[in-house]
Amino acid sequence: MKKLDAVLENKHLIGIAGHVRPDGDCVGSTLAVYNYIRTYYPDADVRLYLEPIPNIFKFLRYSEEIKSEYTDEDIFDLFIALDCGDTGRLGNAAKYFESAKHTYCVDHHVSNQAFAEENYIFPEASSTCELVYELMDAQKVTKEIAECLYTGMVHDTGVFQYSCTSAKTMNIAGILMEKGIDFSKIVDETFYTKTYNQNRVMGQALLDSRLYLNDQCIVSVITQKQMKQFDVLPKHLDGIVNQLRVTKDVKLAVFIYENEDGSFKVSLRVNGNFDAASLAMHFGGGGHVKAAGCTMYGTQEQVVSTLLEEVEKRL
Ligand SMILES: [Mn+2]
Repeated sequence: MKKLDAVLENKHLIGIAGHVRPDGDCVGSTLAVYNYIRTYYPDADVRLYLEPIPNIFKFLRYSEEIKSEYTDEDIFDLFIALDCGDTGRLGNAAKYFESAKHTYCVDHHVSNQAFAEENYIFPEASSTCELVYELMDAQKVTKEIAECLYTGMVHDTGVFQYSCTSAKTMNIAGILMEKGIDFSKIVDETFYTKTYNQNRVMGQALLDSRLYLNDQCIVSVITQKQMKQFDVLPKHLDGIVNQLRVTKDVKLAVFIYENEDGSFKVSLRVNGNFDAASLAMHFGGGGHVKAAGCTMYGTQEQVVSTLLEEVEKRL
């Protein structure tokens, strides 16, 4: 597998993108690579495309240079897809990936079919940021790059707690800490801090949650109407499914919210041995064994009952 420097060699126009609805690992990994290129390849024309990112990540260097419009018509010498299981997850940036002369993918989703020319895919890795670190020249990881990578690792491991966290994850995190980053501030301000409205909508979701299948499965739904009532957007609902998961004796936590088009975004989190990725893939989604997601169609009641039928077969 080619390291990042080998892939970047002799490439002038370079594009980077992550998945739709960017999370911490997506923002962290893409900005880490962007910072690396901006710092060490000053002659390259590099562009990072992401949907608007949550405000909590805007302290990361060069976040203000992220492009959220897809009006460029250039053919990229190299296009790098990060934290994406398939080209569909690139959203509007997929066209750049598809027309690029060379493509590179770094990811840790089990559903990833190695869709690029060069692939670095390890489903057992905690985060794409962990993989990006391995591909960089360790000597060239600046404090600003370390902040990006640490943020992504914190988010995809639930602050080094989920089972995807390995000794290697902790070793890399330790190296990043030595770069002088304010690690406790990153954890507190990007992971734990919630706005008043976010806490209130989480409270509603917990109140409305129901247990199914002999109390092995917990489900909660937030509708568009409720999101308007609490003045929140989908990106403000992060963390709800993790709170559902810590319900005692629950095997599978399901958090569902209604999209603007009336479809439903389903997030799955697992305790113990249940394969959330294969359940999500059954409904056209993807993810990891213990954390996955998909989009489902129908009424709220239909979505919940269709999902529970499939869960029952697999429990
Ligand atoms: Mn990730």
